[in-house]
Amino acid sequence: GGDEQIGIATKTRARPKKPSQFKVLMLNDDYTPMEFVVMVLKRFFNMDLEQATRVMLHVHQRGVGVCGIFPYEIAETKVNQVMDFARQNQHPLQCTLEKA
Ligand code: NFA
Repeated sequence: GGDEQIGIATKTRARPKKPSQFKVLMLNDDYTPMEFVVMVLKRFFNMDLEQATRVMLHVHQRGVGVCGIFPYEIAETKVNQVMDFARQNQHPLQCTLEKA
């Protein structure tokens, strides 16, 4: 028959994409005590004292720093946990998300 088609393969198989990652950023302010920031980094980002102190000082000196990189839902949860904990303790500490 004359129905055969000469085909050029154009489709690629749909591949599961890896979930996009988000940085959790911490912002400096003039009022939140350094010890409180260190406590936050230990509690919510599982850092040891040395790591937490290094990240806190980086934020203090540079204005912003990365607490960690996570899938969206986890990053969002971390931001909310930090913001709630800071608010409960009446500190103005701010945390935000940025696509990695
Ligand atoms: N800049 C704050 C202070 O001098 C400490 C701080 C560090 C706050 C990192 C927020 C983030 N007490």
